[in-house]
Amino acid sequence: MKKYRKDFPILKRKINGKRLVYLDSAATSQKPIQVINAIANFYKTFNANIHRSIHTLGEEATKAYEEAREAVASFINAEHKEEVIFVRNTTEALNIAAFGLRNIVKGKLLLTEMEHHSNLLPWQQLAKLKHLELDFISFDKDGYLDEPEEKLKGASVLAITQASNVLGTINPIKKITEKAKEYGTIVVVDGAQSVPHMPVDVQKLGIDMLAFSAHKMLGPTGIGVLYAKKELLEKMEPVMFGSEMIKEVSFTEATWNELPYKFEYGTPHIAGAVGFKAAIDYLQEVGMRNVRKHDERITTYALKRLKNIVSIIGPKKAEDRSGLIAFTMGDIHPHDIATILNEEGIAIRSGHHCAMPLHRKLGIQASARASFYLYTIKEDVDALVEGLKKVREVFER
Ligand code: C6P
Repeated sequence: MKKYRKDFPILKRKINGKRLVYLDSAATSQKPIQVINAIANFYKTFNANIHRSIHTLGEEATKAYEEAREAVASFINAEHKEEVIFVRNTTEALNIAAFGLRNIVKGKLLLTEMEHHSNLLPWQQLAKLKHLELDFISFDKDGYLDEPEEKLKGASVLAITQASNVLGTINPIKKITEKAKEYGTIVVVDGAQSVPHMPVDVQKLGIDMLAFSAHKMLGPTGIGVLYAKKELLEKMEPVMFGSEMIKEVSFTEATWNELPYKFEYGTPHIAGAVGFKAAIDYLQEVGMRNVRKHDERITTYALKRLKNIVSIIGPKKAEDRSGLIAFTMGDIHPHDIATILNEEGIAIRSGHHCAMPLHRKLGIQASARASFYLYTIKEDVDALVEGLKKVREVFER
């Protein structure tokens, strides 16, 4: 969506004398001037700690922080704003989800084979601590998840990504939560790659818990969200202790604050919350349906242009994928691909993308990945294609 590019100052940069072609939005998105200004304005005009001080600045900062919570709640259609817990990022949210459930989980924890390490390691650790079974839903050669029905039996939790950061696959969350309900399984969704890219309505999708990061959706780094249904949060235990997350404290005992503060500890990223709200305002102005439509359009174009040059990982159809394409080029190392592309001003990601078991299942060590967002244009994809032709030339010499 060309018209939004003017809002992103970084896109005017030159890298190695070439126009910056930023194709690494799945790692972190770029930030519009509206977000940058909102953060600067916080520090310039109402910087103070929150929920503590009676003075004007403290009250203004607290109000802005709580307005950000309301904006997030409405963005994902949470029923109550106390269901939105501010954390640092998706990784922290998933750790709090797992260990917050430590007195509720039993039997089996069910995951998928396409999880990012952030939605694998917390559950691995919890399984060890509580002596639980870990089981995995597999995926087929095209990157589609197998039917979960059989595996759901006996699973107290299903932790699943809505969109894979390597395969690009968008999983059918609504269908899965409906099945999970029949077995009484709590569904924890990793929304790191979905919430920034498509409308996500937690009530419509029947999601029990959802984790995502502001930095992948035009917002700043250092702030993210754990959403969970109120009745679940009430049963869960806090994971981090201290500061304002308490109601009553003695030398030997403590009781917990009301929601959401029971799960928020220490001085939070207040400027981050302010920037996050500006990002949500921006995305709502664009419209999440339009963001998704643009992703699909640019992915369709990229799939068509890339299919004869590289081996594409994941589903063939853009409608089943989020806006990213991971690929390999014979035995050319992905780091070499990324290095040569960087010389052309093109930023992609290479490596295991924090999904080592997934890569191993695909029979590879690493992949290269181009990822898109609302500011990506067809010319960026064209530049990538030309850059990849240069990669080929270098290795055929
Ligand atoms: N994936 C990528 O380049 P954090 O870093 O905590 O904000 O997000 C973690 C995370 C969790 N789940 C999924 C599906 C993700 O894609 C990520 C982040 C980045 O793919 C950095 S590894």
